[in-house]
Amino acid sequence: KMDWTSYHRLDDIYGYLKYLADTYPKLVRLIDIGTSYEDRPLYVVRISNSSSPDTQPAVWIDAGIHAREWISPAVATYILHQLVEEPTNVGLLLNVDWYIMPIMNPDGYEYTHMKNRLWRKTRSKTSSKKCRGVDANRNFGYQWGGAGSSRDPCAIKFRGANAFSEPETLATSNFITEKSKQIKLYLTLHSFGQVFLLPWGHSVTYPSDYDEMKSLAKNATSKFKRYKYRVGNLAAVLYRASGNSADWAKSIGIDYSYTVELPAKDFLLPASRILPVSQDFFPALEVFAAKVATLK
Ligand code: 0X9
Ligand code: ZN
Repeated sequence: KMDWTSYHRLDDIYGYLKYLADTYPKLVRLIDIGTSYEDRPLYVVRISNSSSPDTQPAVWIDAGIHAREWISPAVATYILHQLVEEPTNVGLLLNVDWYIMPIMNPDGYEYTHMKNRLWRKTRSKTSSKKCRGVDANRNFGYQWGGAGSSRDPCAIKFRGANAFSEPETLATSNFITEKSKQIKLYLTLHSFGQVFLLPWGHSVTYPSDYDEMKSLAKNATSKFKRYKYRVGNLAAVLYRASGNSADWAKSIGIDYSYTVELPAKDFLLPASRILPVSQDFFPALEVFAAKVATLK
């Protein structure tokens, strides 16, 4: 039904989500949270083995916010596969619900397959006739418009005309806000760089519980055998990125909020790397699940 030896088109990925929901109806629910600018559905997969889902603490994982970072949706579907179809992982479902959105920017993703492999942004029309798309990771409504984002519609880091101008970021943020009591950990998958990034990204400043966030990230990354990650403040390790999704998640009270830059040396990671990267990453989720399970 799905494999991790090649990169897949959107239809294949959405087909796999439907397959999981149809095949494991007790465990998996496919939630349609809205539509993209070009009218593609936006899907979140909920995994819960609780008799009353939506009542226990939850982990959120999104991927594919940047269109060209193909390894990120591939890792997300690998995670889905492991959580749902691999019985040895049932421990990760104990007292924890999972919300996984493998493709946050489906229009951009398809565009990278059809027209321009290195497209990053959404595909919405802008005030410039020549330039399309908003950097969805500059479009979230916390410290929107600040350093590390551009007001130029032709720029690669264009923040949009206003916060949540994009249907993709609006639908995602509305859904997360609805579940914000339940969601204890926010994880957003990007590539590339082998770093775990902590808020804040809008400036080199640190939340008051930064050390606690960092120690959990250190525990999680200590599980990695093949690829070693750096852990640090987003703005300090990388660069400022106002309006990024992890800052926003932190700002609404999701205490543990991380941006992951998966390993690669560019955006064109060969498909033969999907499995090694995914397999190496997955054990970090045991650390996160164990923590989240204690956060009633
Ligand atoms: O620029 C971004 O949105 C992310 N990097 S990427 O190469 N995947 O585009 C990094 C965002 C990280 N946020 C912070 N710098 N805090
Ligand atoms: Zn990215």
